[in-house]
Amino acid sequence: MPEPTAVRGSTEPAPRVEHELQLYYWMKLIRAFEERVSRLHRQNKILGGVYSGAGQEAIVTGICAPLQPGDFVAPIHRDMGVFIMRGVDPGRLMAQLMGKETGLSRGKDSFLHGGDLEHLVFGSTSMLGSSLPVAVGAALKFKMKKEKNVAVAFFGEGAASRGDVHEAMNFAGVHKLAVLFVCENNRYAYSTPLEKQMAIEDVADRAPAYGFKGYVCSGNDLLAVLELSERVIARVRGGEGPALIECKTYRYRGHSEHDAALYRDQEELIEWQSRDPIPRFEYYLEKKGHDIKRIREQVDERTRDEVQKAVDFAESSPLPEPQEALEDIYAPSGAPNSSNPSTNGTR
Ligand SMILES: Cc1ncc(C[n+]2csc(CCOP(=O)(O)OP(=O)(O)O)c2C)c(N)n1
Repeated sequence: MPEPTAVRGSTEPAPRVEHELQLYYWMKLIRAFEERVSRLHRQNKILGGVYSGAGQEAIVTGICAPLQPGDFVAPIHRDMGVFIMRGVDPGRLMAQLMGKETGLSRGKDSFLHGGDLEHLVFGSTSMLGSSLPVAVGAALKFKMKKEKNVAVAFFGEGAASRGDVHEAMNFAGVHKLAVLFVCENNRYAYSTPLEKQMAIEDVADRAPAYGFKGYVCSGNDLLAVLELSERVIARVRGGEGPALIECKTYRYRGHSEHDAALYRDQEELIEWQSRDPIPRFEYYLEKKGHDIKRIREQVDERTRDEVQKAVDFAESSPLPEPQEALEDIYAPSGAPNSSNPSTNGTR
């Protein structure tokens, strides 16, 4: 299957992000972190499912790089990289994956539902697509409070077939909210291939029906994702209303670690691996005159150390005490948003 054109729906040149080596480092860190998590899962050290995003790093990196601290992000189950990009400490993220007391939810959950509102990362819920209306709600708050922030909602092409997604986009379009919808189209929703999922090729084609623009880009090409995200996010932030970016990509591993993905063709996998976003960006860096061999060695060492530090922190952290199970269920008394008086004082 041919790779889609790098970018469709845009003709203007975009400003270049300067910190190319930082972008490279992020993609490598996300890959190293996820690969380690897959290995730890086989060692039975991870709590709950692991949904690897290996192969899709250019999307989370390219979309999150231009974001600002007050922006709100709703990732999906495959987006461990979003947490890393938003500044969540990898050690706390690893502790979350291991169900430890030092994790984001203090050992109450696996990765799947763990968010970090300190970094404005909303934890996914199990219902596919249900975090999109939440991101739209965050964007509504930005509008009401006249805040110049953007909400970003990631979703898969499988989730795109759910009602929540349509309701969220419709509401966002009607109220011209500052929300960016990002579809990570990896061609499979668990074992369901794209053509059994939807009758059109591009999810982005739906955007005009809600009154905003849809763009398509290669999700395996960091520069293509950035070219769009920088410009589109600036417009969304500037008050032009929502937008949708669809990134065409492929997941290397099964839907989750227990899935051998026997429903797909090896040839197809190999074809997509030949478009891996990391060597592709290395090629770019090399052509720009960087000593890529040296940079790769340095970055590999740095990411290895960082991931090992995260694992050591998580492994040496305690599991939560049983009596903590009912803590942090309600907002504490006096919390700015605790409007329900019946929850005040209960912990
Ligand atoms: C409403 C709903 N239906 C089914 C599921 C089970 N399920 C979890 S993930 C998944 C596949 C999701 O595919 P997609 O949205 O394309 O994202 P991807 O996993 O490919 O990144 C399915 C079917 C679910 N969690 N929620």
